[in-house]
Amino acid sequence: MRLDYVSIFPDFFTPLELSLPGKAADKGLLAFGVHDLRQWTHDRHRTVDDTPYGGGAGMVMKPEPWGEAFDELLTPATTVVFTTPSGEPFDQRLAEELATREHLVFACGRYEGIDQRVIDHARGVAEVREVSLGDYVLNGGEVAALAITEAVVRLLPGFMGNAASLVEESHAEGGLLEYPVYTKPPAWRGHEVPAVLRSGDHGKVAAWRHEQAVRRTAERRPDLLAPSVLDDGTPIVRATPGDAGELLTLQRACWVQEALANDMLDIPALHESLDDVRAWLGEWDTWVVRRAGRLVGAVRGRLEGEHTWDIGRIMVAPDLQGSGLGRVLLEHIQAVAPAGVTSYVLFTGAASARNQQMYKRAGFRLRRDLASPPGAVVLTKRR
Ligand code: 6GU
Repeated sequence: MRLDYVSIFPDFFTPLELSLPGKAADKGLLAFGVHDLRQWTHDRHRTVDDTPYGGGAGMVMKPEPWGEAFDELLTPATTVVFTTPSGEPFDQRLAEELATREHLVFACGRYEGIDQRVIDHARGVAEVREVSLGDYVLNGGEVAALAITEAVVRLLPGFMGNAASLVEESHAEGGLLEYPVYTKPPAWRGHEVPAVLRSGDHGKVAAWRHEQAVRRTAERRPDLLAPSVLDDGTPIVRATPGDAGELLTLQRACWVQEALANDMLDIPALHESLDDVRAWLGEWDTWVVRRAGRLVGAVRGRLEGEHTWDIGRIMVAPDLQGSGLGRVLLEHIQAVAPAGVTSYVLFTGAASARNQQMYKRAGFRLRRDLASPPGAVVLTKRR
């Protein structure tokens, strides 16, 4: 990858040589160039700005120096990143996208912005992204360009030693913030490491970490837990304890059908009490869909060991069966499985033909080689 920076403050970019990008350059993984925009001016004062047409406060960066800079630096293989508070928000997904590019040119604006024609012109020559770090204003785009660089460069193959540490981080997968981490000593200044982390029980550790990640995300970044939505905009939301009664009703309705289809009454979901439902709501990541206030669909998932996401209790109100709601719930519960999950598992009635058909269409395979309760079959899918 090649990185070029165009700025009126090229000194901002000296940290590139000290830090991680500098090491990557030493390894030959990337090359960078820093350019003073004023080298493309021709007047005695090396002017890069002028007053805005239409009036108003501040100065606007004039187009001519940028035009000459782009003539020299841009090719059809270039992605130009304009750093601006009015750009698209920068996030891990965009970092991953930019990490696939061959050549990035960071165009760092100052003052009130760059003449719009510079951006329009660049779009005719190369790919253009206008990118913002967040909802606040920096004096210029230089610090933003450095932050974007660090997020992108560490994704380049061969850059970080440990590929697994990349996958498990905040924002990398699962859409949850990172769980809290601890190292030795076990007690420090009166603060103890949570006992579960020292229990040696990998399943319990994984479940605890997932719960902590969900709790943190709910507190600090509820927007990340923003519900998925159905085609018509109906949200899929986390179940709350107050949903237990309706869940019990819906569950009974659905599992009576299952009992009839499988000619079998001995199915746990058919016999649970309200307290049973309340209890499992505390243990499973459960999601529900409401239509006009009525609870019409639900699904739950939880970790089994470290790498398997156990999916169950997919229920759709009888009058909405066949509408595609079950398929959407199944997709949703896979999408919210934590990072580290490598396979999904679910059970259904051996004679529940419609369920099995839906699961197979979603990529699940019948596993006659695995144990299942009497009258049921087990299906799995690799993530
Ligand atoms: Cl990319 N540039 C500037 N100037 N201010 C910002 C920003 C970028 N992102 C947030 N604020």
